[in-house]
Amino acid sequence: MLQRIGVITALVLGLALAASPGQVGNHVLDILNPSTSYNREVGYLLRWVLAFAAVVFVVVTGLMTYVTLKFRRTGRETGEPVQFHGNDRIEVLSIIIPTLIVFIIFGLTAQSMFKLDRIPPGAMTVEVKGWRYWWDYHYPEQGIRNSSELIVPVGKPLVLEVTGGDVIHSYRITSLVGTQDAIPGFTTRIIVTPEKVGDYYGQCVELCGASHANMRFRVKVVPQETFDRFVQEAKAYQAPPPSDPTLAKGESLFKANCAGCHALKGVSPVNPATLQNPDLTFFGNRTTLGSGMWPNTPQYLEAWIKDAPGLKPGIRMPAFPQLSSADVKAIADYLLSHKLEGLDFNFPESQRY
Ligand code: HEC
Ligand SMILES: [Cu+2]
Repeated sequence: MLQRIGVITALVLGLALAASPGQVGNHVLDILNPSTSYNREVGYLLRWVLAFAAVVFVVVTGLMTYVTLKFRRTGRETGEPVQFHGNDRIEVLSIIIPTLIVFIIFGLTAQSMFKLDRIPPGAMTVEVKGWRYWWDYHYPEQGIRNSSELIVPVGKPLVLEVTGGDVIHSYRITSLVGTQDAIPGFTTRIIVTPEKVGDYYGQCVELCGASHANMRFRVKVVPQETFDRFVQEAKAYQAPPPSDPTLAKGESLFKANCAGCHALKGVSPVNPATLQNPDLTFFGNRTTLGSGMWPNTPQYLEAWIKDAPGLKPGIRMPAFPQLSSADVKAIADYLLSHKLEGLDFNFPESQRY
């Protein structure tokens, strides 16, 4: 009997441990198969906690089962069994053992926290700002800005300085690193070194309003050469003059309807107003639209320009019912024509984490 219970317990625990990793779209989220030392450390702590939990579970349910079986009613009792009160040895042990377990877990956690809080030499800083319902990135050392998609080099230690622009958000990239709150007027820090090139799925994890669930993002971890090229081209970028009549129409419509909110280098400046909305300077390089919600294709982009709040409730961007389909198409073509040459941030499915 006891053996059978042991086998069942082991099976249940085994299943829990082997539970398949989460999946969003075609991104596989799996912290037990880590791609950074940060997640390796968290996975190591998780295993310790699970191991202690397993021991406690087996001992407690084992003893309960034993007592239930051993002292069950047999029908052969002749009166009350012998009564006794207290057992000093069991009581002392049942205080000392859990306290020891808590201290061991505390020690391991503190050790990991000190280890993860150290900034490795040569780290690069990126300022991350959460807004309803998208993320903005400023690279102070490189002097560039990009919105919705964070582009970083592989193998380089990063310090992400996370803050909030309006309300409290929380920045989480499951397969890369844990979570940090994005609090207005306050900076939290994420220190991480991405080790694997790929496209990482991120999500705001602090309820922040109607489109909280739609507040996603991507982190593109690219080879160092690609990153250097990205920085060089992004710094030098100036919107070229429109090369055909559709793009010229797109530009004048953009200036009339969108430039008050969106910066686009060479057309619409970065200022306190445009800093509160996504930068669209090289929007043609974006792989997603609406902060990680949809693929950035002409079809989705036109639907977005026509009725963004219909697609993503609660955003500050208005719908533009007054624009004709031709106008909308001209603006979409215009935005997609702004691109850094020779850079493609799309990754195959096998590299989406
Ligand atoms: C009142 C300010 C405002 C105006 C005007 C505005 N937008 Fe926006 N736009 C926003 C905000 C805020 C977002 C972020 C929405 C989100 O994803 O939560 C946004 C997002 C976008 C995005 C997606 C960016 C990304 O990184 O995914 C595009 C593209 C865009 N706007 C294009 C336009 C165009 C084209 C116009 C003019 C026809 C326009 N916007 C007018 C505020 C504005
Ligand atoms: Cu949020």
